[in-house]
Amino acid sequence: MGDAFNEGFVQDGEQPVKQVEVSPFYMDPYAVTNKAFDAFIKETNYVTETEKYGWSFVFYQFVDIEKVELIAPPQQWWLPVKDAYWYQPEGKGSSIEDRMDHPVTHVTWNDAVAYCNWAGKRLPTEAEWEYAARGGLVKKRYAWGNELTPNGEHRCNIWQGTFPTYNNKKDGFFGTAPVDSYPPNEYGLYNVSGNVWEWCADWFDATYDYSQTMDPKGPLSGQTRSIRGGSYLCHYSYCNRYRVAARSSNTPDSSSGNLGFRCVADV
Ligand SMILES: [Cu+2]
Repeated sequence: MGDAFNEGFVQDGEQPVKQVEVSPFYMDPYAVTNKAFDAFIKETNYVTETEKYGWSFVFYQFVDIEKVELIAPPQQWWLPVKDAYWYQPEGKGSSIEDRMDHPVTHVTWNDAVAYCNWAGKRLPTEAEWEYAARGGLVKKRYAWGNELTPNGEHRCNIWQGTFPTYNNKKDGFFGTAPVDSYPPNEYGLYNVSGNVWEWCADWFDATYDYSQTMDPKGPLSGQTRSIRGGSYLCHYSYCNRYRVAARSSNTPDSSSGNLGFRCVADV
């Protein structure tokens, strides 16, 4: 685990590089899709936390600011849009109809755990996530090697162009992409980098506790939960967290249009 290139943000705690062991586990090849989340909702009538709060964060270029209702002032490029939920990611009038194979978004950590419980799975620990995302490659920068675009080929859905004003979509996508876009890593896992951030089980600590070397589960408590993988908004000019060692976090009741999850299971 960890950043072997000294390229991360010091405050993220990606260093030092350390060897940890994880017990065998299964990981879904894809992030949970809108289609899969829809099946969960239809069967359980679960109401997401985001719907209870009544709003979520949407990237400003995805909405007409004249037509959506904001519940508070924008925060940088994030608009707190009223009624932005998993099934209408840009607020009232939007839909996921043509995005059923895209990752579900606008789900909190608690929502993700509720889905996992229903599916008989769980969220990965950070150690499991990084082990899986690396696909057997040791001390590499990305899930596929050290080059961002080997032979000019795009391998993940991140920001292309000038963030946050102009996305030239050279990787094929502006917002989310179908979960099976791009070639998978060596373990057959798709889009571990980019597309959407993925909730992990661990509490987050800026200093990763490496004292546990067997099945590390992170701190016993905390304020925020770990997220991994980066999203379609990542760009090297301000956030290079599509690197496979990169870490970030969010409060468990947070949601946004670039944050989803994938499941693992014990074997
Ligand atoms: Cu980023």
